[in-house]
Amino acid sequence: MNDPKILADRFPGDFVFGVATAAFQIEGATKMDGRKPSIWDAFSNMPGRVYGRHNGDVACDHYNRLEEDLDLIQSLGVSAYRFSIAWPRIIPEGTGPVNEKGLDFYDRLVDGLKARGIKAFATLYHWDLPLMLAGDGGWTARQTAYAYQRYAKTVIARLGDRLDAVATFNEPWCSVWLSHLYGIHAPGERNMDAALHALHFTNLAHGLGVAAIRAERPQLAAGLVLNAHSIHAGSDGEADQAAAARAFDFHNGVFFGPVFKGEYPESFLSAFGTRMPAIEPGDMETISQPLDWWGLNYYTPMRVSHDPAEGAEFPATVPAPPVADIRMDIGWEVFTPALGDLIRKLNADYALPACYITENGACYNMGVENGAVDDQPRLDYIAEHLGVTADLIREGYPMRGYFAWSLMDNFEWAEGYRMRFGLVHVDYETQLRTIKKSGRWYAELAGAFPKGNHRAA
Ligand code: IFM
Repeated sequence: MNDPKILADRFPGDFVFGVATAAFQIEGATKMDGRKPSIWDAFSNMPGRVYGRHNGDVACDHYNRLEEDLDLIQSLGVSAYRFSIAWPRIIPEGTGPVNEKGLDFYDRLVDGLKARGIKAFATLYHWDLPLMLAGDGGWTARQTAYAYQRYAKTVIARLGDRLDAVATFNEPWCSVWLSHLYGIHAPGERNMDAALHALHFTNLAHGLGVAAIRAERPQLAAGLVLNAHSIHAGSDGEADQAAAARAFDFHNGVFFGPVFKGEYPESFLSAFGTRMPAIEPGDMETISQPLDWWGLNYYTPMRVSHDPAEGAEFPATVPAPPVADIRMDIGWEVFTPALGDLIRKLNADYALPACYITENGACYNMGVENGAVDDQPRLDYIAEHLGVTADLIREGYPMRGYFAWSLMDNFEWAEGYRMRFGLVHVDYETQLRTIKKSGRWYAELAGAFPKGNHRAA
């Protein structure tokens, strides 16, 4: 069961196996070399926002342990590393002067990957908006999209020659809905009007970012990473089925529609069209420029039922109970078929380019015992989701790679450091890294690639 050699045989030889992280979650060194605060520095320093008032000041101290961590990545046998670049290191005030020392850090990171034969998959935005921009409205302000475009251009001008792929955004669902409507992530807003503005200006920034990448490096593979939701109706009843369709439009359609069809979903526009910010001529064309790839981050399904409350706001859903009784330590339902259902549905609804699973993994908090971490449930989770990925390849879907979330335990946003997703355990007192059982298993699998049986062109 879960023999890495048997699993390896189910993938084409050029399938990319990687590990992923994000800047704010691992780097620490928040005040070093000219970096200025992001909205997450401010948010995590406010009482009641992040578990235990944990913050990113030290995190995994990756900024100061770069070489050691690059060796760690290499020791996992992976052929690619997905990381994010911190805007507050590059243009610390969001607009204004560029900080060369910030660029130097990512230069060393990318060169270190190249020297080790590892592909560099960079994400330009993984939620750490420079705090100064919040003073002008943050993502609810149109000018933030233009500030982002300049930042994107700056990064690609410096690093683009050595990147293998770049994503404009990681999970805009989180930086839009979770941050401006549900209030869980920075800046902690609970306001539909703010969220609708953040939605359109984030989509616009994505498009402006693609334009900047194309202008600087036309050959660089540009993409977008979405945490599309695998939405399942709580029952076969008509009301719940309709609720699931609305939820699909609200959670997925508002990103996939503009990017891959050049339009917001009709149901969404009829609910909120009058409250959206002005969509200026050319916006939808900018947003819907062709991409070379897209990334899916998948962890757990979303189950919804119709919300019978009078006047319930679109999408008018309430959570439906889980079907599977397996839960991660963070409480998320483990339901593997949802990954396949999601890829099939998205490809049926949109003309999608090649796909990488840019994040998948599980939260289990077991610690080190006698120098080892036995995290069999994480190993099983990853193996089973890779099994589904292999099925999708067999069915003809253009799945090109898989990145385990995460390389190592790290700052899990509103959950602080108490929730662990790493293949590598981090002792936050000593910064000792210990490769878990899942990490050793993944190294055996990933180490088999690239291999001879390449995909037919
Ligand atoms: O840790 C996060 C990551 O930053 C984005 N995707 C989901 C992960 C687990 O919650």
